[in-house]
Amino acid sequence: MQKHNGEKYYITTPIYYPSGNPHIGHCYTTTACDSIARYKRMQGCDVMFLTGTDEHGQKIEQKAAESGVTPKQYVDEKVDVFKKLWSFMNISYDRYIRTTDDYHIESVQKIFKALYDKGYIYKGEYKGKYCTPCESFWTESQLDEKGCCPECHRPVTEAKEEAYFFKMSPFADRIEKLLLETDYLRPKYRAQELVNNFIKTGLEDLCVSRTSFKWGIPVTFDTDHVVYVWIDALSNYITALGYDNGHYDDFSKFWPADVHMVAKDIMRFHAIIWPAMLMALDLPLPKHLAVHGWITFNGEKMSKSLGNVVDPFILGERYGADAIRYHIMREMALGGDVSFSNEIMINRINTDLANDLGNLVSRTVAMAEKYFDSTLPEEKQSGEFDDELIAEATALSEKVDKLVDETQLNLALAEIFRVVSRANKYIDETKPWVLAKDEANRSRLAAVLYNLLETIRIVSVLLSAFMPTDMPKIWKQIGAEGDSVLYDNTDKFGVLPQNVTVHKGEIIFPRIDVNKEIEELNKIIGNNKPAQADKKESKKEAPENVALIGIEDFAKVELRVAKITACEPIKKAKKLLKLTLDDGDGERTVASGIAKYYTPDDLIGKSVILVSNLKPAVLCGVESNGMILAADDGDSVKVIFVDNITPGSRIR
Ligand code: ME8
Repeated sequence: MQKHNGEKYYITTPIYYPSGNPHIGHCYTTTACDSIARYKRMQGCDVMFLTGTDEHGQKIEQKAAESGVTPKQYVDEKVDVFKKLWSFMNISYDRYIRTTDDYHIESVQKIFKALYDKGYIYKGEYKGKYCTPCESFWTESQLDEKGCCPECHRPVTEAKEEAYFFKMSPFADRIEKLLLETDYLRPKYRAQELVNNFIKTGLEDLCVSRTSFKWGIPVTFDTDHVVYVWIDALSNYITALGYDNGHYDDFSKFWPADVHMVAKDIMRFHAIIWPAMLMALDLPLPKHLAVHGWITFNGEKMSKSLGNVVDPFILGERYGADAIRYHIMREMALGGDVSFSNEIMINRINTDLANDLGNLVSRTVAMAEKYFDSTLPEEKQSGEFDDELIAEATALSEKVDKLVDETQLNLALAEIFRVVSRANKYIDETKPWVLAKDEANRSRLAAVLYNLLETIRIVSVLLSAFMPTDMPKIWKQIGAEGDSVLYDNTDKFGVLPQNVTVHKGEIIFPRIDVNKEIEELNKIIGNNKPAQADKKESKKEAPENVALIGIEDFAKVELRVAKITACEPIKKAKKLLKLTLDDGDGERTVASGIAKYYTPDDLIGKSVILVSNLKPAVLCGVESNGMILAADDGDSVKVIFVDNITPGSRIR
């Protein structure tokens, strides 16, 4: 009996603007949703996974004109590229919506009319600022300090025209409650900032129609107007299910959505405008809005104009789509930004996939082949270390279930790889090559290899939602098939036949030569800058008044790399932030006096240096277990971030 027999599960990505080619940033949201959708299907849920393209608006109209084609021709061509990428990345969407689809247009027109008939949409005059790239209207007070768009910081234009408006104020209280009192928004710490910026200042009516361009959905009762692109776009989540159209009949089955996943740039639309629209339509609200940060490149939000190295087609061809999927999901925390670099990606592939997982599989299979001619004997003898490995492997699925439900995919992958490391440690502990020297140890050796194969089975089945192409290759090698690769058997040990036969095969994750590869990638983008700046050594004497210490004093301080997985302000202490750190062995909390210099967003997902053997102290009610290193830099305090080092690594 499956855990989630037929339970409905509806997950969506944003619908992307096909105004350029898709990049790694788009891949992140889509891959994350795909992995959740696959995981839920594996658990036995009846899943609807929706993605698509947002094809109307002035920006598309302009791009098409620049290319000398009609807007429809322009988007058709780009949509093809998006669909090719999703197929290349193994994205298993159930439905793809295009906002130029007739059924969507029909529903949006009906939704607009219904809101008008209910008195929530009225006609007025729009005067203000408009940001064309973001398709957003802004009031004077919302502009940034340079008078530009507060989101993309590009210049805005004056706009004045007759327009329809959507009354937002009737929903202000309910939206505030939704954000502050429910777990709709993830991560929750963003709720207060939204309430302060948009609700406490008075929820302004939203301009929802335009007359200055034509590429949009016409308002049926006033055809000079086209529907504002965000009203058009947000509606996709229900029109794709058949809301107010006869094309599909899935609305009552799948609505409300379980998760909308988006990046922080479009949080406001999904956290305020979308709930207001649904409230006005008397429809139930989605259960969760999961907001992730940006993938940045050289400190900037990755965008369409970047060079080829971040072209997911090129990266996928070189390392395999699964390796790219793994890397971006492992790096990205809910909330925080993450910086992308080819070097970090290649190192991640080498450490986690080639070394940890790949070696575990190839060593185990090679030993089964060498010592037992590929087929294990029935007789097994259990021994030291077995119980611990078995307990960790069988407890894994429950932990991963919870983290997937919370859309914390980086943490789910970290849990899975903790068990991979445990299995590698088990090899070191049990030393099969020593057991193999003595015939009397045959049944013990068989048990050790069997336990390893079982652990690999559990890990690879759970990972198959994230890396759907490569895991079946592992199953083949470890002789797992049929029921043994079902999710339902991931909390059980002893599922593979006792006389299982392994099949030695190709190396699934070949090691990449980092320096050679970076050189190649630099050639591809015509960028021959050296991959790493020369390291300069500096010899400095100890400043005056600072006592010199011996190496034995320094050795008392245990410094470790730790990754910040969560961060929130501490109510009682303005200067402190409460950090949750992954220190390689587990989670710990540290209070740090850096609130004046950093927001949680700046920190989540980053790795820092932790003094890990500091005695615990209680600071403003928070138990702090350690301290993170930071530098006094003039008037500011700067945390020392480290890149590309696994949490738990000792610093010496
Ligand atoms: O905003 N890092 O479409 P869009 C992480 N059509 N994620 C990124 C990213 C980056 N550097 N760049 C893009 C729109 N994304 C609207 C949405 S929904 C009703 C309408 C991802 O093509 C991320 O999910 O600009 C972000 O929310 C989305 O692409 C925006 O894509």
